[in-house]
Amino acid sequence: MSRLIVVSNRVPVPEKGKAAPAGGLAVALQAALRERGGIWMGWSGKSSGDEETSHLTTIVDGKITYALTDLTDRDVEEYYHGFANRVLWPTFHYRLDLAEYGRREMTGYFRVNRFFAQRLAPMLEPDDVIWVQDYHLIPLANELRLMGVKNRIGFFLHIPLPPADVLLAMPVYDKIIEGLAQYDLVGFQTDYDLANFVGALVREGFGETLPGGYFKSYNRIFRTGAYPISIETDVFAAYAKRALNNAMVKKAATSLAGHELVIGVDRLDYSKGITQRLDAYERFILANPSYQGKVSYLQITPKSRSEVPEYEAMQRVVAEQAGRVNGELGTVDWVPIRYMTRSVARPVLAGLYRIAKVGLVTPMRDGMNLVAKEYVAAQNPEDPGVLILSRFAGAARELHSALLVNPYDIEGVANAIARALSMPLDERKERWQKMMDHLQVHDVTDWCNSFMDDLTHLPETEDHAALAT
Ligand code: GDG
Repeated sequence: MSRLIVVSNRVPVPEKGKAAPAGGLAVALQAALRERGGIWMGWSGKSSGDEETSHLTTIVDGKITYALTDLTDRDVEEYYHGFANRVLWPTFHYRLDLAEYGRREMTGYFRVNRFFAQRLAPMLEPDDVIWVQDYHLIPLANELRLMGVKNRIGFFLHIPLPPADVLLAMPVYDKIIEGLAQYDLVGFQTDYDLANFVGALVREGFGETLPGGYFKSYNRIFRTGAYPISIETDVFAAYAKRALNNAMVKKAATSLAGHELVIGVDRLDYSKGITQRLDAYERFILANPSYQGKVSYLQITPKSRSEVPEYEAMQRVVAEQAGRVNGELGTVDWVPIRYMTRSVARPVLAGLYRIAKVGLVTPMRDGMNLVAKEYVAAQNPEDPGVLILSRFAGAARELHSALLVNPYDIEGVANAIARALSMPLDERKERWQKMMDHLQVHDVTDWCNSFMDDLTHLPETEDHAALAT
């Protein structure tokens, strides 16, 4: 079996002596790497100052070698904070108003991708299969191809791909599309993202569609597909069941003193719709005074990208908003919103999901949203809670039995909270069972295997040529 080479911006190097289990994506990719043997390469998260480093730190763990490189301060600023997080992230989340395009950042992005390719190429063997993750590294295959690398290379986009009119507003959209065309397999989260990609490609004359999800573009044939990412469903369900004995979860349950719990868990990011959700919760309380003093909303929002000023500002906005609602609606013995910016351990999170009657997952736009899937997996089958899910999360393409909402419609979300809290047990069970059945089949191992099967079983390049005729 050929080796697997995974490349991603950050690498989840297992930390010895640390009990905290890694997220599902890391677990699934590590399992695939262990089976085949291979390398996981990416940025160490550290800066090498002004000097570019030629040094790769390698950590060997059984059949997996983790290979990490530092980046210069300028690289971090231009590639990571700049183009990846100030152009690609907002644009791909349909937020052209937030995209700050600059030539310096764009150049830095392509330069760092070349740098990654230069570090990776010498480690490659001819039949290695390479799997590149996410928007930070779109041009990586192109750089490798320019160095003569002929290996099979797959790419998976974890975030949405917007429609042509949004994508094309990004000045270097053609380079991004050309970059994607250098892969052998390009995977998206949903059929909608795939359709957007096809639309942009065909409408702008970048290529033509061939049968079976294939494309001809930039003199290459490549394949595309939708591969909805998922979680370790059974493992997560087991955590949640066990977590009821966890001291922190017990404390949380006791502190509710009979109140119903509504939970929201998101990295602090404008795409997650946190402020709109707080508005909806406030609207729900005002419209349903009988719930005053009877319900608590716990929002867990670990800080992310806090070096970026916009994210720091967002932190203030959310904290102020939660404070204002608590000030205006709270009473001496009731706090309507509990707001945490500290991260909680994964098993505790699973327990908190389980004791929550409602999971509120209302991003304005999200590639998938794993919190929605985790909330479902964590429920007690005898008394499951209700998932309220934004129709603009990729997960809504699978979790049809959630209460689907439009996060821009504050009243609609407020009404959904009221409906969820009063939903009869039979309906809750029926909705939950359908979602859980789906997640038990379509877990993260299934996601990883589907992509790897397609990537490794693509026809050889000569057959590609036959397809093109
Ligand atoms: C990107 C795409 C796509 C959150 N707080 C805590 C904590 N979390 C964990 C959750 C969940 C993960 O973080 C967040 O995953 P999401 O999928 O919701 O969102 P992104 O980080 O934006 O991820 C997204 C994903 O990639 C995978 O393809 O679904 O659409 O944007 O697992 O549980 N975990 C712990 N403590 C916390 O306080 N332990």
